[in-house]
Amino acid sequence: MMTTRNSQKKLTGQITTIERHILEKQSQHPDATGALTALMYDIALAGKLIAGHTTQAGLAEVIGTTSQTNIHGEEVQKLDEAADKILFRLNDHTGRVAVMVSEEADDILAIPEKYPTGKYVLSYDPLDGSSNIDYNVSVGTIFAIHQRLSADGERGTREDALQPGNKIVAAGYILYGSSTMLVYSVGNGVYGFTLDPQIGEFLLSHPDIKLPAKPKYFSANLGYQRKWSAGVRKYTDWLQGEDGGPTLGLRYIGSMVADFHRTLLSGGVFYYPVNTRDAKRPHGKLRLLYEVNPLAFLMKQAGGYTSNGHRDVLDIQPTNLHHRTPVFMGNKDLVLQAEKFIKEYDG
Ligand code: P6P
Repeated sequence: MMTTRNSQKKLTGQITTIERHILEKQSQHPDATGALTALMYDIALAGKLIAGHTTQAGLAEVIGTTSQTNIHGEEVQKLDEAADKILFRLNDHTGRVAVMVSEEADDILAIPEKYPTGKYVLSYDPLDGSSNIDYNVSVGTIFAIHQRLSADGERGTREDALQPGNKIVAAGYILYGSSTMLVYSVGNGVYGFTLDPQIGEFLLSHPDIKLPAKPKYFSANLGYQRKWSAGVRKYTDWLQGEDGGPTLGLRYIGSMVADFHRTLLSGGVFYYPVNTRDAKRPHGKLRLLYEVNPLAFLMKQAGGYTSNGHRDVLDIQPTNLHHRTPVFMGNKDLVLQAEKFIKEYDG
């Protein structure tokens, strides 16, 4: 039962939609043309559309839709393919994007010849962690936006896509969990919005997110611990109180957006190091362009730091669209400690 005071307190809180928030942020950039604002709107719309799919996913069996066609005779897409199509089709004709990169596509996604290109590069993982959908675990869309390097009006190039994270102009994620949240930054703070499904609006729920100074959890898949390097194993022991370490609790969901979101709000460190016995993935599992860099940009904006175990991931020059990297992200002192153990024990 909400008391009068609380309800009054709640009613006096500002109600800000993401559209209004983006416009207000744009007004702080006199040279802004509105293209980035419109691109952010499009991504928010994609989030609403994808959220509709993810909440119905579990019903696919219950309502008997076949795996091949739905009641309209349309092919029922796998969820991540559906999310991928939504993001591409919302942005391929707007004249705001020069080229796109998707986790679902081997090569760059060119803007169809019949449409104009724009000044931004959009890289995204349409539905990260989608294998968890079957277990009703939170999944997410991750995106990063760069400015193009190639000439305006031309088709976008692979060089446009292969830019380091320190050139990102905007990034964020949409978390499809117990509620749908969009968290983004355009370089002046991190802002979180929660989708009100009644009105279909993202409302500001987490103004100016900052990483808590006191870390709460460490987050890693300890099932692989025996396959980590000596330095990473020592680091993991330290996080649990060995050699004067902080004694943090362990939380691991196995969906990067969910693990990142909890780390951002609770403080701590998320890491996915190299599995030294996995010859197929000598540089780890997570991808730089559309998983690690967007989240590292947000982490930095929130006061944290992201390393590959040796240096700031945002300074890494990607060598290919699906460049993989080990990652340690969270409170800066915790991540620097990882670099220290790796340097001392792994050389
Ligand atoms: P593991 C999901 O498949 C994903 O790409 C990330 O979202 C997540 O952090 C990681 O893989 C989990 O990998 O090996 O722990 O299952």
